[in-house]
Amino acid sequence: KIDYDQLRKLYEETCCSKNLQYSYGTAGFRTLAKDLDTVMFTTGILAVLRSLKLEGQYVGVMITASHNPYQDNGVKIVEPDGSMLLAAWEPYAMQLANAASFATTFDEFYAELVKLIEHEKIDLDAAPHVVVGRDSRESSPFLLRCLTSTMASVFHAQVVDLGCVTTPQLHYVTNLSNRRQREGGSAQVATEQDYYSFFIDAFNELFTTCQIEKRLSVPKLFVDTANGIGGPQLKKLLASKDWAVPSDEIEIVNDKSDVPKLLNFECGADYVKTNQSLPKGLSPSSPDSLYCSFDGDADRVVFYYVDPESKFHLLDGDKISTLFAKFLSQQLQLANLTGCLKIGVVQTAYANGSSTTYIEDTLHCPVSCTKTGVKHLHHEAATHYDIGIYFEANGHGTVIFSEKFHETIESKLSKSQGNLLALNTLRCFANLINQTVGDAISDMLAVLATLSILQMAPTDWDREYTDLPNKLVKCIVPDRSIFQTTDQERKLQNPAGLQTKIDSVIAKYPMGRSFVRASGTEDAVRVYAECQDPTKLDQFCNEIVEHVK
Ligand code: NG1
Ligand code: ZN
Repeated sequence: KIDYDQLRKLYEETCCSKNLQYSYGTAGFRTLAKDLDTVMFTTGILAVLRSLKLEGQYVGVMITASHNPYQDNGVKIVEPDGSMLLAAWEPYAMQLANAASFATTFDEFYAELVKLIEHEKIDLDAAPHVVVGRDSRESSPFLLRCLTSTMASVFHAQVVDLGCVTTPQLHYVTNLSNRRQREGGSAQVATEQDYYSFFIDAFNELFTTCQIEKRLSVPKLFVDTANGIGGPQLKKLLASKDWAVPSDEIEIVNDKSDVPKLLNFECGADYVKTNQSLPKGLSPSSPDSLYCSFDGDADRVVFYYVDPESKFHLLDGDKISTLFAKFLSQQLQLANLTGCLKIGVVQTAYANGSSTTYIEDTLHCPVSCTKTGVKHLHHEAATHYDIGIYFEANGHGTVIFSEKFHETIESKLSKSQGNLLALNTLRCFANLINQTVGDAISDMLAVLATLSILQMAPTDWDREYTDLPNKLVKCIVPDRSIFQTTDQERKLQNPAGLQTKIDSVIAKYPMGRSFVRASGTEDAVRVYAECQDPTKLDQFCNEIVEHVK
């Protein structure tokens, strides 16, 4: 039932990159943009098949390489509910891409495709729906054409092209499109505009509920958008007539998304977190100002400020988690729901040890540790908590609220039972969060709201706990695949004996913690170390690195 000739023609026109091995990792496919035509072609087909498998629901596809340099690009598939592609389908993404890459004839590729369709028992007569979006990269329009070439012409898909959007906007619109389709009535597809309206309303409602003025608790917020897609999108939100915060309270810098080479260059969340310094384009202004940086596709955010002694203070993903945990625990307590709804924080091994101690000992909140990669954190948060707060230290994360949370709050509110202010605050806060995926814009609004409600300055936020001195380094090794881990990546199983050596180094440093794991996104091994004495940190980390090399 596939138009063989049409597919063959498009395959031969599109799939120019050959004999490259592709792998679908935590961030989808990601490599140099010039090597991605073939991958885009097969990923477009896979997205259509995924939609067909799910009764034609909208499946999302995002073209982005996040914080990577401008020469790179990538692609990932999003499930109808806005979550990442089902893990069981990741191997299919690789099989199709590598089949096209290594096939010597079209028929070899075609045979793989048919095998997959039969294996998954996909009904090609149904009508697939796909939502596509891209970040601001120069290579994206071409790659989008490779991606979508077969969707309508071979598979009769309805394709909704959102144009340039942030990654979380694509996730949000995919989820909303399916909700609308399910609810029938308005057959309209969701749009980027729905995103702005929804989050502005949530922000305004939270402030109204808490009866505070729609002013920020900081005199000014500077937003570094990494010269990526976050800049234009945030501007659209702030320009909306319903956005009530005075316009001079938020200033956007590094907003040249139309200059390709500037993307993520000496700016953005990754740069700031790695270098622990201000990005290009920002200089310390008034001491009370708060700063934040998005990454290139605006799914991560970190905050920071500069004290009167010109010292830089990072407020990273751990600090965002702890701020939300503090606020939401308080509200749960006020609403008298601590026994009924379970709140918890999910971290990875990269979370600073002080943050974990603070959450457990000061906030009395449970903490889970998972492997690196938001899909692991998301899963843990969804399965263990009614309010699951998860952030990677690098600023990627969100909060998810269970069905039970919504039912409990709604039921109490409808009966006017209990502390209505706290119940309403919880309800409004949940709306302000993009629960499908980490979202720099939504997380930024939620942080601003929380600081305003708690009347906290950046210094108050920072003072809740002090990070242990820490260091993260990259080690280039001949074969990173031999570094196999256990215990949520905190211990090495292989190479044999290496963990024992690492343990004996750790034992020499008070409050020392260190672990070694292979990166999932770069050809390198990462070494993390933290200890009490800042003057010993370099030595500590170097000793571990010497054992790894
Ligand atoms: P790898 O390269 O596997 O360490 C990095 C980040 C993750 C995550 C992914 C992107 C660190 C130490 N690692 O993973 O947190 O953001 O990229 O999916 O920041
Ligand atoms: Zn990103």
